[in-house]
Amino acid sequence: MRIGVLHGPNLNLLGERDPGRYGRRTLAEIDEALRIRAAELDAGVESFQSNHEGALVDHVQARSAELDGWLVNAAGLTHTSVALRDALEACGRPFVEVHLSNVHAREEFRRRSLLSDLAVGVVVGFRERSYLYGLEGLVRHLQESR
Ligand code: CA2
Repeated sequence: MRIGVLHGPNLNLLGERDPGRYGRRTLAEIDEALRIRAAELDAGVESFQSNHEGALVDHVQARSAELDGWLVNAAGLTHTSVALRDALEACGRPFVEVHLSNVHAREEFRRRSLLSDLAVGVVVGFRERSYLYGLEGLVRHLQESR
């Protein structure tokens, strides 16, 4: 089982700024924790971060054939990107949406996601552990749908 991890704009700054909101882990540390947990679940992960909407769309198009599902933190694009939504829908692979922060306890505009209704599930608010819970949920979903 192979899972693609998508990290959206500004998540490359993790660990450097705003630890109160997003935690102290760097993106590299989150990716390593995902790799370890995935191996325990008999799965593999490959991670990709970009600050560019089109690069994320290109990546979904390029990699989906080799993957069973996606773990997605689209960051700010969650709330705005029809293009990423369309790419994830078109790729035909299930995905889980994750957020480090509890987007429902922040500004009103963060409560709207253009991805959530297409997602298998959504995990928010557990900082870096959102990714790990999301991975577990996605792997379980893929195992059950085999
Ligand atoms: O809570 C999340 O995971 C978010 O996806 C993070 C996005 C935000 O726009 C979403 O509403 C919720 C922002 C990512 C920015 O990451 C930073 C990390 C460190 C310092 C500054 C920004």
